Amino acid sequence: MARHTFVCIDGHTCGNPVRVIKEGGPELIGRNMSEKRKHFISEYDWIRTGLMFEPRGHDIMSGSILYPAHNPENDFAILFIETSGCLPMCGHGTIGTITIGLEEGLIKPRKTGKVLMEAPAGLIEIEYKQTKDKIDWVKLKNVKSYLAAETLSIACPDLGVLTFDVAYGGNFYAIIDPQNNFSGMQDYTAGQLIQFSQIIRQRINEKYPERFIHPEDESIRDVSHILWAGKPLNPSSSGRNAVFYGDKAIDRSPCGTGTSARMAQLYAKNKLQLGEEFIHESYIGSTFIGKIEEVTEINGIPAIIPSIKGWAKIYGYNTIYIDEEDDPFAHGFQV
Ligand code: PYC
Repeated sequence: MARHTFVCIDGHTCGNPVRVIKEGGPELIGRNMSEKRKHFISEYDWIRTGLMFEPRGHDIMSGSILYPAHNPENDFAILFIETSGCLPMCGHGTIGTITIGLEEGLIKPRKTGKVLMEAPAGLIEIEYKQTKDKIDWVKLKNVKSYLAAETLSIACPDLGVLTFDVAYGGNFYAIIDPQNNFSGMQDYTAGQLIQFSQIIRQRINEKYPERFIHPEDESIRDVSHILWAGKPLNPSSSGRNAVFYGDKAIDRSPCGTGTSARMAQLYAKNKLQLGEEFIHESYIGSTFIGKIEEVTEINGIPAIIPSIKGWAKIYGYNTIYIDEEDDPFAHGFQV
């Protein structure tokens, strides 16, 4: 059959889109979500591009497909589908999927107020607060996050040489703090940050090949995201960021994995302590509340377990067709 139907529920987490595929996702082979993610990428990536890229999606679209848990003690498993690929972990995607999944009855937790979610990057413990049929907030305990490298440098067109750190929070982030050649993300347009990011991400991965590989899952590798730090809009917030991902996206949410990487970096530099709250603003000013929940290690590297708390809203139902016989743009396009 050439026409594939996907029943979707669309929402956003603090401004960044989340499209949950309720029906139409493929059956995948694998003992866990890391293996299933590989199967999806090799056989079904057209579903991601068809649903995330134009004309059915856009540069910032992101989504998820739900699967049964592999371990009967967990509630469900998730595949993240984004314009940037299938991320090992996505914070805003988790907050959005949990909100949509609970409000729409797709996720039925064993214990009220708690969900155990299997992500490709690892097991994620989630808490939520519900009032009547609405989810007020979702708090996720993310995977072990750590500072992977300090004080690296890269030449950036227009700005000059930039110094940056690399931290892992579910994806690898190059974190660029304000410095001589960069006054902070508040002084640049999203278009400028996208232009700089496209070039420096490529240069970083060329200059530091094989440098950023997760110690426990080598399919998670390379700098995929750039976090531009800056001055918060609200003086009581801890920081603000513009996170670049995919080819042309600046996260509208404060970015869950980016906030986790940021907290791991600050912890390693003794600028954030266990138990301390970290209020992170996004490019549009929406906030996540981060916290260092535990201090741990990964393969001997000091690490933290961060939590991220935020909210999401459903804005509609969407039945989408991908018709390979009739539509020349069935698998989407990017310009
Ligand atoms: O919230 O982790 C996140 C995320 C990754 C890419 C966009 N948002």
